[in-house]
Amino acid sequence: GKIVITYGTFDLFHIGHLRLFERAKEYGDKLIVAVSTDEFNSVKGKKVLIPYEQRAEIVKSIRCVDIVIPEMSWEQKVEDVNKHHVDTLIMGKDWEGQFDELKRFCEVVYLDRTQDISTTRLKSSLKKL
Ligand code: C2G
Repeated sequence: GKIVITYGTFDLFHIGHLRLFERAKEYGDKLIVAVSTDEFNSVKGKKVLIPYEQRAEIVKSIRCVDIVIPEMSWEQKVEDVNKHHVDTLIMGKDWEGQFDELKRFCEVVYLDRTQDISTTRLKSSLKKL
């Protein structure tokens, strides 16, 4: 069956992440989610609140997610696509165009983001409590 992959930090897991997984799953039969490690997030210049192990465990518990792997570098996508025989790579539109070089290996699809929710917003609302 068709294999789909998506990448992300998934910090403070929220409905936008879930909706992305559910829409990505519609493109195939098996959904692989590559969760950014804490080390890779510092490479991305992204602060995370929840450590990798917990973020990966939460993602693994999502019904439509079949496989969880660590995302440790920008460059691993090509090997992931080949190793896991990925048919479609899916990302939210904030990444539009960024992974088009992978079109040589698989379909690349950018989906609309879910409105009015983001980890950044959640963090700022928590600060106001
Ligand atoms: N997302 C979404 N709707 C939101 C928030 C996020 O659809 N309201 C999507 C993003 O577009 C992304 C995914 O959820 O595809 C994960 O978002 P992040 O955890 O912020 O991922 P990011 O830090 O952008 O890491 O190599 C790719 C990077 O690892 C992506």
